Amino acid sequence: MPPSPPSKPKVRVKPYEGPAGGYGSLYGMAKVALHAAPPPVETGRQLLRQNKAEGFACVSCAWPKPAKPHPAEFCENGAKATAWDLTRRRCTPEFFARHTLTELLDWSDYDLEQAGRLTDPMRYDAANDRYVPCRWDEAFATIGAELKALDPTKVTFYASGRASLETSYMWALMARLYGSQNLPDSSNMCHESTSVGLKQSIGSPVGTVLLEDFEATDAIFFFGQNVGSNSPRLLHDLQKAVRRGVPIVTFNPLREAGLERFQNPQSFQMVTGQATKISVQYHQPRAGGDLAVLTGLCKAVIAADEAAQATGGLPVLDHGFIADHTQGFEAFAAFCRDTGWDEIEAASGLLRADLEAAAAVYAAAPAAICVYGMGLTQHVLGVENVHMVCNLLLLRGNVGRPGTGPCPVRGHSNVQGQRTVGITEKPELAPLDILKAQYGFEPPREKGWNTVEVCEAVLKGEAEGFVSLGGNFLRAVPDSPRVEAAWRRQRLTVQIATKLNRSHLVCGQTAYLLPCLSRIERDEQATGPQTVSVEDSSSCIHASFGDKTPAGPNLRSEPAIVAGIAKATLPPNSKLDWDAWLGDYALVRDAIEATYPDWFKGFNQRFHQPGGFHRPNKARLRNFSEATGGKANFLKPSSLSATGFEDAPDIFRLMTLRSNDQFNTTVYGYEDRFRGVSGGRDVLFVNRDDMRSLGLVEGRRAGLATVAEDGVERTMSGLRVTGYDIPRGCLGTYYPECNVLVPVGHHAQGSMTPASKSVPVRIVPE
Ligand SMILES: Nc1nc2c(c(=O)[nH]1)N[C@H]1C(S)=C(S)[C@@H](COP(=O)(O)OP(=O)(O)OC[C@H]3O[C@@H](n4cnc5c(=O)[nH]c(N)nc54)[C@H](O)[C@@H]3O)O[C@H]1N2
Ligand SMILES: Nc1nc2c(c(=O)[nH]1)N[C@H]1C(S)=C(S)[C@@H](COP(=O)(O)OP(=O)(O)OC[C@H]3O[C@@H](n4cnc5c(=O)[nH]c(N)nc54)[C@H](O)[C@@H]3O)O[C@H]1N2
Ligand SMILES: [Mo]
Repeated sequence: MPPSPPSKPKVRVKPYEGPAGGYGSLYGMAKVALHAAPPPVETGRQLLRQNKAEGFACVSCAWPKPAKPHPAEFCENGAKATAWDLTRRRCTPEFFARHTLTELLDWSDYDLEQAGRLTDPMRYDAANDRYVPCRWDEAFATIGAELKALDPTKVTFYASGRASLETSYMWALMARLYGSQNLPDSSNMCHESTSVGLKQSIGSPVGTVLLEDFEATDAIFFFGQNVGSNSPRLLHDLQKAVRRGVPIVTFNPLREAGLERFQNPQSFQMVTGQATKISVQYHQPRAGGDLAVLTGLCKAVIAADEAAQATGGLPVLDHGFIADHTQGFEAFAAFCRDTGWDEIEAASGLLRADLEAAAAVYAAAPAAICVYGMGLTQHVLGVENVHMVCNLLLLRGNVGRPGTGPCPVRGHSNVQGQRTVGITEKPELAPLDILKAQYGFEPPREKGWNTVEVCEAVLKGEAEGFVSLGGNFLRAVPDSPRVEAAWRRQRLTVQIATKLNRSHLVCGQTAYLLPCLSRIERDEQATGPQTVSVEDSSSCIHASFGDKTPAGPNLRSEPAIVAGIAKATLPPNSKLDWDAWLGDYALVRDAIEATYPDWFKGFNQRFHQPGGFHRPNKARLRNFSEATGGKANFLKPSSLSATGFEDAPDIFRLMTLRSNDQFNTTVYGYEDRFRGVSGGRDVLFVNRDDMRSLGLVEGRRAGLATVAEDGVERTMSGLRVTGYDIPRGCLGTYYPECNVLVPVGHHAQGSMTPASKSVPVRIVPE
């Protein structure tokens, strides 16, 4: 039985002393298994198939899958995601008959997730404020008729990053055939700063690091990525590196457990109780302080080189590489020299000596990798953060050699791949002329809406329709309550999903909720069970074959749903046979290969091989011809602070955080084990000195108010004041609840990634 009335969690806080991994992760998995109630034998069998050549690609994160996997190639998160997809709970038509949507709007994300897997296509019945079951053909026919009546340039086709390459290719093609380039995806809120910044610096919109580079590197630098919670399989690579003597240096305002210690739950460490110390240096800059941190590191490395030259020592910079492959070095070096250590210390919150110690590790390493995540990308100057990572790497030729490079850790399991096969609102990123020739149509050439622009269009009442391939748009976006309030003005909303979430409860005038198979499940089509493919964070493409019995007989695969909508919406096209594609996904892969011959050569032959195949990346071969100006670029930052706002004594930098017990807006439970929080999520992490000076008391409640000049009041109340090891002037609270505080206009320059890691707020004592 799904829970009703909604649960009322109560938060408790107790410092966490343990390592990442270890018994805690086994306990975390066991607890979820208990709640999700998946069939135990089947779950065990599926976990052993996870990330294997003949199995399925984990539905959780995008961390690369090794060619020679461990017998149990999964982590706490992957196990949770799998268990929740396999849950025996069902969100059936009877469930919707019992609850109006208004009633469900009072449920928490956690409670909605507990309702289980969606089983039947549903239509919104506005008169009764309920979803009612409908037939698939009826749903497709109505959606097609509605879409035909709308202005395609006002309809959005959002994707959340999980759907396969095959589905994503069909999705983007359908949108363009229809006339819409509004193809935002979750990466707009995530690594868009990477796609923009890396491209400008080194000509590649994706990282250059492969899994084997972790075996060849001599130093690893971590900026704003929480490996223990968000990509735990990477901990194995880090542990191996540490055992080889590779130093790991971390920059993170919070002391995240996974970057401190790791106990491998699949090893002898569980018996001995030992844990591996991960970071040799752990620095806690202010949120938004990385431009200053990286300027300091570069300054120290350049100074060391000058000192070496003066004394006849070995050069620290790779002068040959800089001369042959880069431009802008002199101006950048002058900027570093001219920026004073006092400015750097003030903006970073770190001491010169600490930055010099980190720079010394970098300067001594023949090969270095920089790993980073949302702590860099989700700032007003997030793109410049990415440039600065590249600047540091370029100084010592740390791009395009074994064991080197930028390593942005992507989120959703196929978020990078979706961009690869055409889900993008930027016309220059899609091969429009090839598509035109391949399918005989005139693709839209104007730039479409990204996520922030969709929100703006909805707020202005300009958006007419929204079709969603997974995700929880209304919960994930900035200014979520405002966007939600304006949402119903749209004429059509369609959600393709596995599980119920808040975005399904706010409907356009005509609305459908269409349940799909999970990647773990058997996808039976005319030619037999189908295999799909995904691209991981290292541009490696893998096959994924689901063999679990579907959660219900009435589910359809994502390609089937896309084809259903496409056929009902688009005129017949002699160059495109949706039914043939649906019957055999290999034909979709042939079509992908025809559109992207350089990347997907021999797609159908190669994607089954263990370890998959890599998309070629020119920057990996030191070919920077696609960077601005045809060379790798040293790019100066425009400020030492990435926040985009002026400091003031009462203005705090709010970081919006993920707990260990959530996957984005999916809240599996109320435990953030690594941060010692349990029982609830209404927590405000505050520096203890700030608490004293503001008279805040541990355990009491306080609110937050956003500082913005657009006249909109954004507040959040009832947060439990929690003294925490966080730099002064910085605060932390959980996403997605806090999206009420993030103004839609507060986003990265150049990428429009919402600046969710430095939101200007005031504390409102209660
Ligand atoms: N369990 C779990 N796994 C996930 C997800 C999930 O929600 N749950 N989400 C998936 C998705 S879509 C993504 S994009 C990734 C996200 O994974 P991450 O990139 O790790 O993102 P976050 O957890 O949002 O925050 C990253 C870290 O940045 C730090 N930070 C915040 N501000 C700053 C700053 O200004 N500078 C520095 N140096 N650090 C800062 C925070 O303390 C935090 O440790 O994870 C994926 N994997
Ligand atoms: N304040 C703040 N906001 C943020 C962030 C932040 O750090 N702070 N992070 C941002 C980031 S990095 C991201 S990626 C976005 C996430 O934004 P989204 O990707 O939109 O959100 P998710 O929570 O990942 O979506 C979960 C839903 O996807 C559906 N789903 C799950 N599996 C499948 C499947 O196989 N197929 C289909 N069709 N549907 C499926 C389920 O219905 C589930 O409820 O949020 C962003 N928003
Ligand atoms: Mo993400």
